Amino acid sequence: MAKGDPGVSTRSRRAAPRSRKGTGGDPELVQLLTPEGERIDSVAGPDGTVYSVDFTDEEYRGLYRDLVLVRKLDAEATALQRQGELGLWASLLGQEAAQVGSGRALRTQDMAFPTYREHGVLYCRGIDPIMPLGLFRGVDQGGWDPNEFKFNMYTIVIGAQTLHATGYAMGVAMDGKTGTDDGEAVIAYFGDGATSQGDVNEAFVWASVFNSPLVFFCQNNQYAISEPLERQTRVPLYRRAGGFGFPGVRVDGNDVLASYAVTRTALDNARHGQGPSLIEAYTYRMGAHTTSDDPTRYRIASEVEAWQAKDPIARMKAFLTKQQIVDADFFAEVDEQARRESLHLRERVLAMPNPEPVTMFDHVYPNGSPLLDEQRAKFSRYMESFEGSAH
Ligand SMILES: Cc1ncc(C[n+]2csc(CCOP(=O)(O)OP(=O)(O)O)c2C)c(N)n1
Ligand SMILES: [Mg+2]
Repeated sequence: MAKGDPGVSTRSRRAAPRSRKGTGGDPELVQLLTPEGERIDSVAGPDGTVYSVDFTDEEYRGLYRDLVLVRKLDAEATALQRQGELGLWASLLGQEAAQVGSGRALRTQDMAFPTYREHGVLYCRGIDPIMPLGLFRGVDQGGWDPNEFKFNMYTIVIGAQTLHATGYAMGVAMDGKTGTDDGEAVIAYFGDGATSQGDVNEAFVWASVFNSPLVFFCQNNQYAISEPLERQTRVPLYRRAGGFGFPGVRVDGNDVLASYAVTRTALDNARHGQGPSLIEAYTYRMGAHTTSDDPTRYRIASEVEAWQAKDPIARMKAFLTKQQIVDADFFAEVDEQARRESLHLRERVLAMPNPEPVTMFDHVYPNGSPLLDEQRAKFSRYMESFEGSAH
């Protein structure tokens, strides 16, 4: 889908949709597309906000394409790690809709602060998907320019980016860039486990009392490595927001339409000066935490199967088919594009040059430091000691 401006609106132009408050199974969950691919016209959130989307057929197809592409590229990265070509990979499998929905809801001027798993948001920001692979291959330190793409560097320190995002959002407000339709908003991504971090709770406090233009986007994928959600909270995570003084909403994170609608509304509220909000995207990490993890040691197969039935791509496919938004060749054509792009990704990863080891000192500080200069010189002498040797 092109980075355009498809609307969030009160009406859908698709046939016979229903309107309801919450959904049958879970009144707390904002959902616009059921796991069976049935479209719900509009749905009210916990504070009465009504969510809906009004996409053209082209835009619906674009969202489907995004979902398939990010899943395929992610699978290729996992395979590359398994073949020894990456040091590590943190897969987004299962979380495509939360990421594509929220990522496409961002406007060009909005700034995003990711964790280490937001490859789908990165894709939506227009960043070459090769970029994080350089990082995980250990041949560069990140690759993209956060200012150019309005997408910060990946952050491994759990929750730290919520503080960076809060400071950034406070700056946006101080610069007078909020309060209009073209105002700026900021989004911070983090996980369910991160909600237990002091940093995240401090970010909630600061964003709240400074009425910052910030959307806290928590992908609750049910696990923090092996720790299940019940080790993080006794209340649904979105309800934490109330205690900090801003709204919270739980969205079906496997529903790309609802993820889009809820994020777009929260961002628009933020850009208009209405302060922060918390979105809990309720989803599931279908794969391992990272390629270093073995989830079969702490969760049972039936749980994974139950979530398989809520797959974000399958429901979009069912919707496009039922509503005859696609012709016969569409799905094959998207699969073929995904195959081509993942092959291209693989070829480029294999061709990545190894950096000179001494360059690891280059970008630690913008202007260097005497201590670092000393370390670089020592390391260079050490490397030179191998010259002429077989090892
Ligand atoms: C401050 C800090 N503590 C611990 C870790 C180790 N660690 C890496 S990922 C992770 C779990 C994070 O879980 P969650 O926030 O749910 O995000 P998810 O990986 O599920 O997307 C932990 C504890 C870390 N990177 N940073
Ligand atoms: Mg998690």
